[in-house]
Amino acid sequence: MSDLRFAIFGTGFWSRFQLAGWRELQGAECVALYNRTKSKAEALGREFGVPAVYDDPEELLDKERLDFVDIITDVDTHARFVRMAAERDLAAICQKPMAPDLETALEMHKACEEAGVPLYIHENFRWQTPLRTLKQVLEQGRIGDVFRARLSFNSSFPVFENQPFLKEIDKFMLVDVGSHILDTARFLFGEAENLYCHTRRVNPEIKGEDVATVMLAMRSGATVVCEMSYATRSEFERFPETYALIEGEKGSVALSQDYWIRVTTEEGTFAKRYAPARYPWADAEYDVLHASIVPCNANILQALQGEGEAETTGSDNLKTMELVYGSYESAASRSRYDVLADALATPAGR
Ligand code: 89V
Repeated sequence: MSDLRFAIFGTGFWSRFQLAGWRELQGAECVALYNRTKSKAEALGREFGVPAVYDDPEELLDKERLDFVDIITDVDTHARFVRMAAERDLAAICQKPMAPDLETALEMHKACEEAGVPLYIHENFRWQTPLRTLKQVLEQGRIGDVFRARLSFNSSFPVFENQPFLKEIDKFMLVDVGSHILDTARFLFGEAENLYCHTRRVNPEIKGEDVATVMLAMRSGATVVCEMSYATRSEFERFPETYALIEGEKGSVALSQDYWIRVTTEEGTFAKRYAPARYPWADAEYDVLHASIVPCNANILQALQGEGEAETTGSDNLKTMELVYGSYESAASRSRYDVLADALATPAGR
């Protein structure tokens, strides 16, 4: 099979890592770049040897022969570019967060369904080595049925230095980090029935919330608390690691600093470190995040090559988006949000 040809839309902070992540895989070639400010696309094109560079997305789509587009632009432009791809029968991969609200996410999904093209979301947290290991521990039944879990992503990391636009968005923590952590909750524990959420802004220099706590009642009967913050200075903070404590009827499993997983049952505690792969192109400060780009892309690429379905489809991500925006509703109304999830999914699973 010849390589699938794709274009990247958006050449900001994340695109170089996404592009380097693609280079780790066989079977896909980036042939063109689009960016509103052409000089940025030219710089990335020079560095990665991608000669075709555009500041007009329609012109790129007119001139290039493509199999899919990889959209790495601001969330507000996702729908426009996904629609553009769908109109030309092209599959689209879109960075998380899928959309700035649930209605837009549904529209994006519908546009791709109607055009008969696949939509994938680059949701990479669930591809982190330690989080995949937690899933295996749960599937092996080592701790029995889960009754409670806590997922924590708390630090004082200056995330705004590399991504200054995050300061300006009205909805910050739940959209930017919640889309990852709530997706991880779904990945590990299945779908939620309802949720309660509290949010708070601690940093006076940003517009949105920088602290969010979501309590999910899962269909399985488990209670899952998701804690997220960029306002937490603590002895154990190690951005960008996610910590977990999962309690089951036969024991518990904890994921703590430096990727250590400890499984405790009546036989004792078994501890092992599950560090992510290290890539020379990854930014050391973002390590586990950048490493997870590779398996996430690999899973989507397999689907694009016709070998099975990807995990992070548009229709799957609608359920994560519902948890994100349902959390805002809960926080604003100070009441429970009942999850609809099933009504959003389509049988095709796209
Ligand atoms: O991976 C991301 O989505 C980033 C971060 C978690 C660093 O906020 O925006």
